[in-house]
Amino acid sequence: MESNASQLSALDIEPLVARLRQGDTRALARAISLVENDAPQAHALLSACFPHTGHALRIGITGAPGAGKSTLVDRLSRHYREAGKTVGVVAVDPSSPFTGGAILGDRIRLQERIADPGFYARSMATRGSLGGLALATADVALVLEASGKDILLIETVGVGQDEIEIARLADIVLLVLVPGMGDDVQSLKAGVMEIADLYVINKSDRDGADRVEQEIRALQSLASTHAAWTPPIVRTVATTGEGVDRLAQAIAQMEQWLTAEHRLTHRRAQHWQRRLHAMLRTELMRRARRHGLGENQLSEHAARIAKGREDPWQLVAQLAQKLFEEQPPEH
Ligand SMILES: Nc1nc2c(ncn2[C@@H]2O[C@H](COP(=O)(O)OP(=O)(O)OP(=O)(O)O)[C@@H](O)[C@H]2O)c(=O)[nH]1
Ligand SMILES: [Mg+2]
Repeated sequence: MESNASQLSALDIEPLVARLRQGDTRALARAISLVENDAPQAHALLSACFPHTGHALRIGITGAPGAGKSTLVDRLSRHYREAGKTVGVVAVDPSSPFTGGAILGDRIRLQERIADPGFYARSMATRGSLGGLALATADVALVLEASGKDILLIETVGVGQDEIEIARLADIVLLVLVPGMGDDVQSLKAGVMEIADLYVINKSDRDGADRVEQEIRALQSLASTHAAWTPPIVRTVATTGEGVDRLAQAIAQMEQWLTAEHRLTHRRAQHWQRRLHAMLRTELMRRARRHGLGENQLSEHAARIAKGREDPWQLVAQLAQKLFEEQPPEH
């Protein structure tokens, strides 16, 4: 592998991790970039970060474009900072057509000016080269956690499957709704409703908050009655901060419920199981590429198979054997 100034040898990983753990923001930013860009040292870096994780509370904030998620993230960050907790923010796909994501960007710059060492925010600029957005976000969140942040806020627009996957990385998922959605609550992706631990009716300064609340309750009454946790509904006005204390209280209650009876550990094990699937797929595709089996070659095989000239089962058995014979990389 060709080395250049932007690459780190394995030996440099430990000092980098040591620095980011001491609160060195530049080291943190550099580590996140390495992970986000899937640099050759990314896995060694993640391995080195891993022992320092598991203590942060991960809060996912999802909802429709423009629902006020970033404004809410900003308010929650301030709330937790004032309570003496350190905060990391990951905003995924902030370039929604609604606001262009400029708002969080501006706040990040603002925060950087304030130079609060207990706060760090990052927007995911890329989708990650191989493993997809969900895996890249999980990796970035892990590095943030290793830097000692007490609270992680992960903002994502809850529309696609990828975004739902990201929200599911969190220990607690907030679904942000707004008045005026009316019957639209029902049209929300079922997947999004299912993962909500807490409903936030933001923009409650507008008419129609009652209606949205009724809609949610109607949906809840249809849901399974034996669910151990009934997601509470909290109204907020993110622009003024109204209701944010109540929201934080509801989050704390959920956290308590989660920590009881090992629910959090169980939930995290489920997360890891999904993540292991994604990691395994990614690793196998990476190896396949190294064996000259990129998309082009696969499409050539596919063309031959379509013409009946190649047996797909034999092909896959051969390929899988090749991939599994490879030695694991050292780090
Ligand atoms: N009236 C009112 N406006 C709000 C409230 N919260 C946010 N807004 C406004 O709604 C707009 C969108 O807010 P954002 O925080 O960027 O929303 P978002 O959900 O992060 O948007 P995307 O990331 O683009 O999907 C901004 O103009 C906010 O000022 C609220 O409680 N009441
Ligand atoms: Mg936003």
